[in-house]
Amino acid sequence: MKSIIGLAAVAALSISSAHATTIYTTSGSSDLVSNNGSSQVYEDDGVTMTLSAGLFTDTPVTGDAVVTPGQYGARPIAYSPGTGITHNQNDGQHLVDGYFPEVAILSFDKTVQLTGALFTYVDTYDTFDLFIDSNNDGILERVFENLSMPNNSTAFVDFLSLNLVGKLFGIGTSSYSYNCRMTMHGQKCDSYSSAWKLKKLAFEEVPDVPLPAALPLFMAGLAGFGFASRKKQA
Ligand SMILES: [Ca+2]
Ligand SMILES: [Ca+2]
Repeated sequence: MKSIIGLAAVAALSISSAHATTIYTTSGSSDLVSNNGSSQVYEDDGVTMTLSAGLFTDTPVTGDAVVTPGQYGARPIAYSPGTGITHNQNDGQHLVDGYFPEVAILSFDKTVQLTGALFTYVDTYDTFDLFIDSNNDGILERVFENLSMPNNSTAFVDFLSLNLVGKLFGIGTSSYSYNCRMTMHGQKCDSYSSAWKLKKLAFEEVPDVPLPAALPLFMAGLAGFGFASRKKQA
């Protein structure tokens, strides 16, 4: 039991000692590796992040959200203040906006904890929705809706307490007044035509095998040791 506690302590230590990495999603970003028009590839600290775009349905009452990557040619566009999304179906603005609900799709090559995002072009009551592929089937699920952000033109939002761990995430927005279900700072509806650009993402690399999954392997290892030592005695 002592060893298991020790193992847990080591794992906790390695998570807390991981340093935060930031990727700037701007046209002049030094993290930008390539941009083929439908996706942008960024790299920093040995982690590669691919940013693409999609639209999503936003069903009233139930809150169901279905993301379709690349729908109507949805694509990210990097500007110097940040990345927006445009598409070919009557796009509201070249920001990430909710006229047709748009989502920036972030795909990492390693497991990370998304710890924050910097938004630009923010105005009063702008909100965002968070998506994550929680069961690793390649399809995003919406996990938070209408989260608020500071009412500054440049607004950083800390995600640390949301525990967003995975490889595939989405940050998007919708703009219908009936979507008043879940907010980070009290009840707010996104009836103010939410629209913003994404300027920076902060994340930390985390061990690929979560501790609960690693424990059975560790126990199997202990059992193996026991068997070996009994054999030696015999
Ligand atoms: Ca747009
Ligand atoms: Ca999924």
